[in-house]
Amino acid sequence: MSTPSTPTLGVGMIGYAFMGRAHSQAWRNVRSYFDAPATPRLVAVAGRNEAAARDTADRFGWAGVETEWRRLLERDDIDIIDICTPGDTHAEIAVAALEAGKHVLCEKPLANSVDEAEAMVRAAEAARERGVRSMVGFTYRRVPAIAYARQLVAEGRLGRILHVRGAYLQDWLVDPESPLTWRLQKERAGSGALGDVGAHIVDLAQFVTGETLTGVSALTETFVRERPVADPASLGTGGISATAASNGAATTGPVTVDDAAVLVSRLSGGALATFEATRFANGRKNAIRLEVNGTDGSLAFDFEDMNVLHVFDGRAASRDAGFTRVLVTEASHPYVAAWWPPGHVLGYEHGFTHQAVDLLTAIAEGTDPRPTFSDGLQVQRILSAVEASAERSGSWTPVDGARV
Ligand code: SOE
Repeated sequence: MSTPSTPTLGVGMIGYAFMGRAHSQAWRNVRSYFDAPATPRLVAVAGRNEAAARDTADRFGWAGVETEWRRLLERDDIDIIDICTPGDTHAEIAVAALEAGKHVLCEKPLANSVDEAEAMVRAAEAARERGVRSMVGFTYRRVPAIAYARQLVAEGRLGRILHVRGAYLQDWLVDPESPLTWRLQKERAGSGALGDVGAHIVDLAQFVTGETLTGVSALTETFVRERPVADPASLGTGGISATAASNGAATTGPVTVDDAAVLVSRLSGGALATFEATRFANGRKNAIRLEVNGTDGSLAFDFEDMNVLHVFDGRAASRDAGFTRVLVTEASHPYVAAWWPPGHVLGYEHGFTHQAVDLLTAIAEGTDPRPTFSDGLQVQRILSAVEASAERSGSWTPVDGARV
């Protein structure tokens, strides 16, 4: 608990839905398990729907509720702004928060466009001069098996990386009657499966290998182009009849984002890579798959069995060779020591707690938490290259600023 040597940092969170709840449990639990050098205080949650914001506040122990996010920036008892809103609001909120001297944690993808992401990086760099920190929430980096995979690659256990095979597979849109939500509107979400889940898988590939994507050849598809509007009030009027929207009448509206994206890529160290991002992989709920093959070995991960990393040592005698199923629950594995004895597995929410401890530690120690906004911008450039390539039927498109 808070002692004179562990300062308290007030948190103001904007957004209260799926991500807001995932972040809330992390802020609430982090000091119960980790000896972080700072203790978060859940000061207020902001959201336009006061009743919904209050429900999240009551369930997770936030002290207050605001209906206007800018109020959080005016408060002296708030040090960290946690952005859990749709992508169209990230840039405005993050830049204003950084200018107000607040540390910022921003959900992924960093922004809806490269221009917005660049503005956020400029604001982050200016704020950094004043000791203000910022971080983008690519949470899956903090799944212990993923963090362990990165350690193995950094130790040279795979040798030179030859292949990366990544996929992020969900199926929650395969039903054409599934309603139109903000995630299916380009002006709110920026892109579809590409930015929502594709951003994660390319970030993980880069995180694990320590290499960057230099270019892409990509195709995207929207399989269902019109969907029923369940709650017109929750959407902008983009493409939806204004009268129908204001009446709340049953209607349909256009899906303006991709449902799926596939890409071929090359990494800065020369490896060949393929990625798939989709919400139409019938039967796959949250399968985040990453396989890396190197000259000396291989790694394979699937989030649907997230406590396991499959490791192949290519230097072992061939009669013994085969993938080893490593249960990543030992105290010697990243983040695990703070939790349970070996074999007592972790879940989806733990990554958010790891994210919170890493951010609190960086703020308290005056270092830069990763992934930085610059890391987020680099992923944004990949997303933009994917869209540009797909518009030209998959033509090879370099990623701007890539390290080659
Ligand atoms: C929705 O598809 C989503 O919630 C993503 O936005 C998250 O980043 C991922 O963790 C789970 O799926």
